[in-house]
Amino acid sequence: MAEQQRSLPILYSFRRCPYAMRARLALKVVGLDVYIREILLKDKPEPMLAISPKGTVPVMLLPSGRVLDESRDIMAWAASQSGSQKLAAAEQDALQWLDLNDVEFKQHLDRYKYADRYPEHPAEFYRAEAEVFLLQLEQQLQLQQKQGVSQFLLGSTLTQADIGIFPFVRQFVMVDQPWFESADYVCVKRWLNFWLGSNVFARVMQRYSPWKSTDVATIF
Ligand SMILES: N[C@@H](CCC(=O)N[C@@H](CS)C(=O)NCC(=O)O)C(=O)O
Repeated sequence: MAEQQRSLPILYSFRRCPYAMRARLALKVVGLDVYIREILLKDKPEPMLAISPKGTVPVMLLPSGRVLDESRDIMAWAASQSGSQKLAAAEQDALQWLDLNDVEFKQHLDRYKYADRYPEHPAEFYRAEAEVFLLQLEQQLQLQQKQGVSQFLLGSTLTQADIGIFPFVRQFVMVDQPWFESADYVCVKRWLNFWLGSNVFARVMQRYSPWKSTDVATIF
């Protein structure tokens, strides 16, 4: 098993984590196999903490020994391996969208999701703050729609912005699905539903039992 483990990257992942989702999406869009190790956030495996003491997922250990412990680095690595047009290196606009998502939207999303932990304001306040980003997304997707593209945020091909952002929008929707259904985000809904209904999303949401060091390596 040790031999095998050196031949493919090892990915420490957590099924429901949107950062881990974007990493898994990038790997599967490009068609790369890794050994997957599903973790429990409350009981992180020692070998993962040994290579990335900050203790966040995803973490990927490459056969060379290099460690990638930021989801965006894993997406970029997958893109760099693609050699085809499946996933391009992120250009400035994709990086800016990812920044908006990771820095601003995520912060409001967390407060909306866990509004009881932030009693200064009601959930609707945090939702409205998060909607600033959602409205930007809607406007960008409207522009795309005019070009006849509804499934991609930028241009006519998949970018890291699509797979890097939709798992977070999914989380936003899940806080209050009926409210989102009644809201007027026509293009965001179409874009999100395209990705939620995709084969690649079904693939990356496959369930794995939490990894134990005695397990046989599982290829994802
Ligand atoms: N900047 C990191 C953030 C990753 C992150 O925060 N992941 C969460 C899970 S969604 C985590 O591992 N949190 C640590 C914990 O809950 O103990 C990345 O992009 O990979």
